[in-house]
Amino acid sequence: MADDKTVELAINTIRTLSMDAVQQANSGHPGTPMALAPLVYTIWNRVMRFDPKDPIWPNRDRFVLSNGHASMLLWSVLHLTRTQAVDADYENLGHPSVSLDDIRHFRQLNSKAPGHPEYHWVSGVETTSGPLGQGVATSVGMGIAQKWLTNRYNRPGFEIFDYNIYAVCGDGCMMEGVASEAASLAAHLGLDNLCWVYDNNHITIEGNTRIAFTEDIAARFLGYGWNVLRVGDANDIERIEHALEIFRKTQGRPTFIILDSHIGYGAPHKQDTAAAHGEPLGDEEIRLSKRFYGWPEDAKFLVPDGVYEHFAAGIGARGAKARQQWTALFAAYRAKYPELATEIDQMQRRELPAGWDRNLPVFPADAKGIAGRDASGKVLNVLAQNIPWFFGGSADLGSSNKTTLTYEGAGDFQTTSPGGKNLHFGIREHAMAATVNGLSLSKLRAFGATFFIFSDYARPAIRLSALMELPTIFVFTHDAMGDGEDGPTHQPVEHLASLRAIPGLVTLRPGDANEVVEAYRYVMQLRHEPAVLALSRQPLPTLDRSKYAPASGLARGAYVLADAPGGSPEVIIIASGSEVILAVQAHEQLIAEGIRSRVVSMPSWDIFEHQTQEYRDNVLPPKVTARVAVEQASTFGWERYVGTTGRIIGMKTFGASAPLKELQRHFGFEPDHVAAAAREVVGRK
Ligand SMILES: Cc1ncc(C[n+]2csc(CCOP(=O)(O)OP(=O)(O)O)c2C)c(N)n1
Ligand SMILES: [Mg+2]
Repeated sequence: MADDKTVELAINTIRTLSMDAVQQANSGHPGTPMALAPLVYTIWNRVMRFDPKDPIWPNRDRFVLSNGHASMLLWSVLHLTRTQAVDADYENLGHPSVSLDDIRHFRQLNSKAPGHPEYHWVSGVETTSGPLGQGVATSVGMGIAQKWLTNRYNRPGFEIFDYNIYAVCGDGCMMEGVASEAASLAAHLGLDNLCWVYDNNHITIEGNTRIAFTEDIAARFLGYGWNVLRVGDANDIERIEHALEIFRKTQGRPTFIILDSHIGYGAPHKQDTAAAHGEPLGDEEIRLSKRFYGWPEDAKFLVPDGVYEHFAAGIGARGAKARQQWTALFAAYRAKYPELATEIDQMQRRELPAGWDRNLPVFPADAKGIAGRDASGKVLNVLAQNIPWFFGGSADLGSSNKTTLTYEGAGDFQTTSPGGKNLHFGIREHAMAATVNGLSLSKLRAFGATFFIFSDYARPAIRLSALMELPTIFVFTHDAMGDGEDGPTHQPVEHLASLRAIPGLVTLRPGDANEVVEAYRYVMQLRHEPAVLALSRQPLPTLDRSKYAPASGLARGAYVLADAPGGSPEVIIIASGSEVILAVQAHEQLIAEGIRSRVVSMPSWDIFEHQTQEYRDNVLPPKVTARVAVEQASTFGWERYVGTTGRIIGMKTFGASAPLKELQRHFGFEPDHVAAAAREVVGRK
């Protein structure tokens, strides 16, 4: 083992790199890296099985920095361990993930040391963090994933998956509701592969936590059912190591380590103050801190001799050995269980298995039709059988969302049945979405479900899904006023507009059962984009596709469903979801009257916007300016497709509590009203 002096040197390198980077950037958070350098040193150099040469090795231990503002901890350690960069195709790029130059350019454009950890941007970052609470909540998904993988793929003598997940968090994470939801779920599921280390420094931005956060956090986590440990001195790496050892020996519950620390440790005027949290220390304070550490006072971005070597001898050697052993084991596994090995390969590359879309239903024309949620349930049950690693669940609404996997052997995921494919998130939408992110980061294909209205409760994690470019799936049913009598608290209005505004998120609102099938077909093939499906509660007529265009048009975001004779429309009606049928019925009236109307089914703005200009102009010819949009949602944004002269039949208020039929009449979602609007815009009243 290295002598104490080298250990201290390594820890102080993390501290001083962090201080120097924040000072250079003139922005950032120095205090927590200074305090937690010994913790991160211990986890990385003494405990974690992670090979810096292959940061995506499937059986690596995961490290999550949930207090993402302390990102310099991560940039320092990724740099000092010489963690390698990989690209989006999972190829090793042969250069370091974070260079010293990146650290010198901390928080600057294009630096691989951005303000907060960013998964899609820096190799070695396991999840994007910064919105407090998200990291720890996401780590619960990683814990579930590990349990599921272990159950499916391990065989006697073949421990293919046995990794652990370490998450570091602060007061902010512990105050956020999502962490509470996730902690409760983690304990319920007995995730003994999960260790959270809580930086108990009593400081947040506004000062001492006594102003807002005085609960007994140990009692809280004991109450959830966690194994709660305490380390009274954040500089005591032996105690930290010991606590982590206890974690690894603990079975049946996750571990919560309360670590008492001093923010800005070593800064003579700023230690233990909020001033150390989020601003540069200043040159003089840095000098004095360096003196305290026994560091050359004027050195900047110094990595002393022996520090890289020390990390290479620690995590480098341990990680390389573990990966080599695993690689040999996996080769033997492949020989013995070729099919399972292929599954692991495909999953790791976000590929789908052969035959993934076989037996997808085709729904015959039917005036009575079927609800979007019911069609979705049938599709999910087929996909989950075709794709072993595709699964998910609902936030206690499985029977309403129709997301329950009911086929023989699907099973429930519980502590005693970690192979189950039905996750029960409980009424914890936010943690559900973060958990789905954690599953996806672990390369499983996962979905989460609730009522569309409660997407609000999950939105911060959905946004991170998009930012991380994860192929997650959110199944949201009761997409408009279909739950009539429940009233405005349960009727989404602004949700479509709000989700459409998230960059990179594919939002889809299919118009009939066959569009639901096509929506899944499209979404399943995504590798780097999350998707939201907004599905109806009530039956929607299944369109006769021999009369109207095939549902496969969905893959282009919008398509001409029904057209004017000769394909030369004078008015275009654009609709999504449950309003597509209104558009079709209005169209039939108009055609009978000799008005040349076209119906465009537009399940996804986002997909449509990615089509060529030529295609878009074909669907919505610029010269046809008489347009009507109809959607049971906020009118916000529809001007982009109907222009300033078009009509938008949508919602400008909240809904109301009444039977659906009455609501449709009251708010104008009826074919006659749509036809009247069309006549109006073509000037043929
Ligand atoms: C959801 C969310 N709300 C607010 C912030 C802004 N913010 C960043 S750090 C911080 C204080 C965090 O305190 P703590 O977790 O104790 O971190 P420490 O200062 O101890 O490192 C706040 C409010 C945020 N990043 N995320
Ligand atoms: Mg704090």
